[in-house]
Amino acid sequence: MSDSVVVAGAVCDGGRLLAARRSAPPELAGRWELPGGKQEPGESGEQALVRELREELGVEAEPRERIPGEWPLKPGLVLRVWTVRLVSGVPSPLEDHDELRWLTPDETDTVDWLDQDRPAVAEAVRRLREA
Ligand code: DCM
Repeated sequence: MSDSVVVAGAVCDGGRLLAARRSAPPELAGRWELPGGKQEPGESGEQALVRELREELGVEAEPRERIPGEWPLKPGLVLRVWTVRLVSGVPSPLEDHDELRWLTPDETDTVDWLDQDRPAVAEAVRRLREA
C-alpha cells in the first residue's frame, strides 16, 4: 500500500513566509509548521492543499511549485510541500493553530519549527531570498 500524504504550504507574500503554531496534539502544541493537512482519497495534492488552507486559515490560495522531496512523519505517512501564493483573504488561525506569524528570511530561525518541516522551510526561504 502506498503511503498516506500530508500536504503543507510554504505560503509566501511580500517576501515573507507564513508560520503557524500548532495548538494540538499536546506533543506538537507550541511548535511551528507550514500549514496543511491530510490528502483525502480522490484529491490531488494541490486540491487537498487548497482545501486545507481554506479550512485552517480562511484564505484562497494557489499552489505554485512542489518543493522536491518528501519527509517521513511516521510509518506510512509522508509530508509533501508546495510553495503557495495567496489569492484572497487574510490568514487567521481558524483551526489547529493558535498563532500565525509572517517571517522574513532573517527571522525564520526565531520559531521552533517541527523537525520534519525544516528542510522544506530552508528551501522555501532560499527561494524567497532569490526572488
Ligand atoms: N504535520 C507535519 N508538518 C506539517 C503539517 C502536519 O509534520 N507542516 C503532521 C502533524 C500530524 C500530521 O501531520 O502528525 C497530520 O496533521 P494535522 O493534525 O494537521 O492533520
